[in-house]
Amino acid sequence: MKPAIILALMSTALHAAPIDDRTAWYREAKFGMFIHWGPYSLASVEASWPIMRPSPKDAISEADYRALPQRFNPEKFDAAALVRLAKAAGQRYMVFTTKHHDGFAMFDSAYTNYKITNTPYKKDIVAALAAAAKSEGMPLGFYYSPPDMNHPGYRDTAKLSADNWRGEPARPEWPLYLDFMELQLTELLTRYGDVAIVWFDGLGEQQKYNGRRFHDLIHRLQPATLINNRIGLAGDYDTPEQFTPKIIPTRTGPRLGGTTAPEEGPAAGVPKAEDFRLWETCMTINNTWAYNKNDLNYKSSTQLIRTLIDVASKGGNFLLNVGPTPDGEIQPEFEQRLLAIGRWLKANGEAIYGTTYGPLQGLPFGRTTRKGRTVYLHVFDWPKGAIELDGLGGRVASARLLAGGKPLKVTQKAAHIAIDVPAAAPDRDATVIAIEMK
Ligand code: FHN
Repeated sequence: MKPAIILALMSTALHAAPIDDRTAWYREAKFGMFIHWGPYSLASVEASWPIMRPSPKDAISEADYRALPQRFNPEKFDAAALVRLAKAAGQRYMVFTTKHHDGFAMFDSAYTNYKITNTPYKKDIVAALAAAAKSEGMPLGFYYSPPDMNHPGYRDTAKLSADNWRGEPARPEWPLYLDFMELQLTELLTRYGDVAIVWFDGLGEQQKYNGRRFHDLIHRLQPATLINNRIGLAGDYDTPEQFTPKIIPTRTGPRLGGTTAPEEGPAAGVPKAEDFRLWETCMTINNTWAYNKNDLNYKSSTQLIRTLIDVASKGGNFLLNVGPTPDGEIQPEFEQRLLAIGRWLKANGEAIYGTTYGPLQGLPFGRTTRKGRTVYLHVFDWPKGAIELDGLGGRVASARLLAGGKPLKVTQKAAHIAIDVPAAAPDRDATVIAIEMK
């Protein structure tokens, strides 16, 4: 192995803190807010894709899309209010689109003119959000897109993005684009305080970005920063998108990084802790990452609460997205759902935060999560009569309704337990029973 490579590996080893230290806060936080925002919100179209893959659904010409920043002026944006909304929702970290595939910088980058400070708004939105997050003690991560439709080193910008949106790494200009990425990532990791996560979104053929170069850069600048798995390297965690894996992800199982759900066999068992692979699923509340006044396909708050539980029951984090309006506000349909999730978490957060996957998988009526010797049973479909469980493994010491603490009678015969419960479900979204194991 050439010395340079050895040094590179050593530099990573020297710079990155041990993974368990770095991921401790993240494994505790469990629930985060994703934010997709840019001038595209003016047009109620998806971020970037209308110029990459034009479609009747998001009909806008590339010229009109690229002219949107000229009238982007979100005067009602209140970074502190957005952080407070995330906290009220029970979200314990945030990930913000500093640059999506279109290449527009929502921060005052010295290396592009296609940026927020060249709009009527003029102010650095990343700076405002970083300051608000810091003052509220909210870990803030930066989504950063390696694909960049605006940069002539990424693609021949004399053509339309639809012609070469995957990038042109064979062109002699390509190394200039990677240098540009290094410069922008350095800005993001040296100007805005602690960066909890760099959330790359490399799309296909990610090897072309030389991910190791950017992992090393990030760990030299901020050793504690987590990196996801979307720049061609495994990083700290997997990123299934818009779905929850059927089985608990493991280090040796299929890598998850996008909307493609792996071919999975029957629900596998519960992996050993050392085999578990950290993961996070990101989802929209309707069907669009960006603000879209025409997308009325909102998931209900019950669906979102149960998704959070389902994700946590398999050991995952849930990154739930909002797309702020052109004025910088969060639409009421999103705010209502976020606050409903927050109310449920206020009563039941102990069964989510800091938990790992539960010992019982594949229950037809609910899910389990675990923290130490406590198993949390999240009941979706309330039974007539007692709740019956098999295979919990071990002796039950006691059980109680988590919200309110009402003790419940438990009968155990070998591996079978029956829990006497009230006739009606105390919480229609999900009722949590805390089962203390001996
Ligand atoms: O193309 C992007 C998409 O716009 C959005 O940012 C999602 C969020 O993870 N990532 C890509 C699609 O996988």
